[in-house]
Amino acid sequence: MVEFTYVMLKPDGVKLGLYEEVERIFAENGLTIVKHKLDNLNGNKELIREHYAHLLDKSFYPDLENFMMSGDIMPMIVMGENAVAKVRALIGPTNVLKARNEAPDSLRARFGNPDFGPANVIHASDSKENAVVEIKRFFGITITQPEMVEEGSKYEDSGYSKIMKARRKIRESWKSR
Ligand code: DAT
Ligand code: MG
Repeated sequence: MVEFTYVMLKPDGVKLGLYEEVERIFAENGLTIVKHKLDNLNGNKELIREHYAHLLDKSFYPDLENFMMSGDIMPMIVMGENAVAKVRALIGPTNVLKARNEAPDSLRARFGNPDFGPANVIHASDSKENAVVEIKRFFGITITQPEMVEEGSKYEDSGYSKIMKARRKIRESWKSR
């Protein structure tokens, strides 16, 4: 099933100039970066708190927050077959030492800093549902995962679904000419 996921170069990833390398690895794995931009979370603690809400009570949270404000970030929307799990595998485990041991070819293993937890160069959504939330958070747009517009799904009557159906009909009518 084709999916969208949210990916983000963190300040260390941007400083290392990893965009082209990420694009190359994604392309080799059938993944397309459909949108990307250079951005900055300077002073936007509220958004960082929202994004890392599950870690607010951790002792390392202040380091994580400061790190995310320490330079530019690069948010991306990525699309492809099984994109959520595929991207998570390509970036590797959260902990850079673990990544080096268990997934030495992963992006975090190759470019992350084993001496500073937050500096693992790249973020990726951990579920299709979170991808929708995170794309909305960083791009301000609501993307509907394609499976949500399959016939019989609870989203079938959404505006997006109607547009997709209309497009399919037009394509089919062209094919039958
Ligand atoms: P992931 O980024 O793999 O989804 P997460 O959501 O648990 O992992 O954590 C978000 C980020 O917080 C992670 O990329 C780096 C930082 N982090 C997580 N655990 C940490 C720890 N024990 N020490 C320092 N930073 C940590
Ligand atoms: Mg996470």
